[in-house]
Amino acid sequence: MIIEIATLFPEMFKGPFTESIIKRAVESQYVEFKFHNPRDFSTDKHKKVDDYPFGGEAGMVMTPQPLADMINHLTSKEAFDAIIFMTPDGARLDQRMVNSFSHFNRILILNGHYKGIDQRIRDKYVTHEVSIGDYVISGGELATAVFCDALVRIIPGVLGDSSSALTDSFQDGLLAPPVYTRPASFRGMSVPEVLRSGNFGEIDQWKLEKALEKTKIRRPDLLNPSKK
Ligand code: 6GU
Repeated sequence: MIIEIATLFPEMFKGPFTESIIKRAVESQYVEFKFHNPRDFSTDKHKKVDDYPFGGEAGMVMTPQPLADMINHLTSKEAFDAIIFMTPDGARLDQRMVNSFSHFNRILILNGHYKGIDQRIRDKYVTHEVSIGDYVISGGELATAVFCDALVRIIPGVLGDSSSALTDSFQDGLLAPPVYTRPASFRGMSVPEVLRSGNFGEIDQWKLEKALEKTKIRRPDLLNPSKK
């Protein structure tokens, strides 16, 4: 998968993309990231990329020219399966959406800053608008890092144990059951006997019961998807 990211702040991706799972996925060529800075496409003599909003609101808006020229430049060289704009007014990201995006080969993710990007860019070029939840953060970059992490970890082969992405919370529509490791007894607290029984039928049954119990209490909406 090739993920191209348009951002005024490429440095913001350094930490998240150069450690742990994503780092290994890049090294093993499961995923390739390419960065593009809209500022490099600005025809303004001061390389300006933002301006005051029409209609008088607080904050600045990213101007259409650098973004349009950047997108035209990129799409003239490669075909993208999706051009995604990260924005708090987008569709709220969930595991099902992550799974569906994971089938794409090449995507372009646009990051807005300030008050966002000129609506005409959204109308003309953007195919999907994604939010990572009902709260506001200061720009698209951290949301893009979250989205990319969620995408990369489910690429087959990326996680060492090939089944472990399937047992995550949400992957089967339930929250994950509790997990334990050694020692079997820690400061008077012991691991549930069934997990040490070696009876995998009973273990699976126990995990399902615990997952259902937790989901019922914390996220009953997941058990009634029609009401979401
Ligand atoms: Cl994608 N961007 C910003 N700025 N805030 C958000 C978001 C995105 N998703 C949730 N909050």
